[in-house]
Amino acid sequence: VKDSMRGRINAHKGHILLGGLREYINKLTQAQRIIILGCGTSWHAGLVAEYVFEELARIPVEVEYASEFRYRNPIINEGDVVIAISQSGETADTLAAIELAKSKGAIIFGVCNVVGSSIPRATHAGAYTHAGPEIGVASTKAFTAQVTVLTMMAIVVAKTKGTISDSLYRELLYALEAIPDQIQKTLNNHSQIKYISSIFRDARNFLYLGRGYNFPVALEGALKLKEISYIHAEGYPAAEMKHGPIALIDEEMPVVFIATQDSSYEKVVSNIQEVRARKGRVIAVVTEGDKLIKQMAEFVIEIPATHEALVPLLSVIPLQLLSYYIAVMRGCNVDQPRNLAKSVTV
Ligand code: F1P
Repeated sequence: VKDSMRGRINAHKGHILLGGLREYINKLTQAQRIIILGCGTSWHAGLVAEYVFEELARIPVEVEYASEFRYRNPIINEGDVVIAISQSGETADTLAAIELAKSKGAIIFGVCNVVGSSIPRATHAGAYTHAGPEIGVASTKAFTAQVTVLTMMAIVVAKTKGTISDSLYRELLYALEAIPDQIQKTLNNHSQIKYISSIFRDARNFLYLGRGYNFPVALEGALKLKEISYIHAEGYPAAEMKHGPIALIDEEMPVVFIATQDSSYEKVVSNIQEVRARKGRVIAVVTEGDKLIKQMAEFVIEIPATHEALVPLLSVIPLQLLSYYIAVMRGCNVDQPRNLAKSVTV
């Protein structure tokens, strides 16, 4: 995250500089609709971006799996802009989706990690994430770097469009600059997360629930657990629980809530009560100092407070660590999970 922001953001001077967008930034600012494409973790980063772009820049956003988009006959209108997200820059589904969107006249932005890879070469403009090499197959720091860059893009567009005030703009910049230290603080909490992992290492299923900005984080937490520990996990918007997944809850079911103090807090608290009433085992990621959820959940993991739009950058960290420790304790190879490729090029 620090490397994604390096040289690009200066809260004191009120700057965000994303050089790779310069030529096409007007297209993004004037977009009637943004279509975001990606696969796996990159798709989850796109979902976070949907919330951020819509909230701050007031542009309608659709997020699609590139692997599905490429086989449809999607409607692209003048004024639509596509953002393609990929860590490797080589994912075949994402590349094919880009080519399809281009053939229909769309302007394409890329958000990729590997400099000079195929996707940045196929797009009109873009911003690299500069997360450094992802050693493991499963994306972790690539996710936070993608969300950082997409958030910076949304803030630039919102500022240019005037959909955020100068004071909110400044507040977001300062909050972004504080994120790397806050991530470090969250990582320092690893021994507590390791302990929680030891309790749940033999679970057969996990449920991850979150609302708003934390809904995509729930999906990403579940995906990380599946990818590296081979435990079945599902992520859901917490509000969807009553429409189905609640049937799964019993005393065997660990339920991870991402329950930070934001606009959905009270609703999430009542979802936690519903799970407790059915004897589900609650692990909650909460904002530092939270007292209410501490009394309700079996385990709480605290993360520092930040602006609501930036919470995913912090709330995903304990979930990545939880997957990591559970996988290690189960003897799984976290860097090279079975059946997964770093770049899915077919
Ligand atoms: C997409 C992706 C990753 C996942 C795994 C398989 O890759 O689904 O999110 O962790 O590596 O590929 P990319 O397009 O972001 O490189």
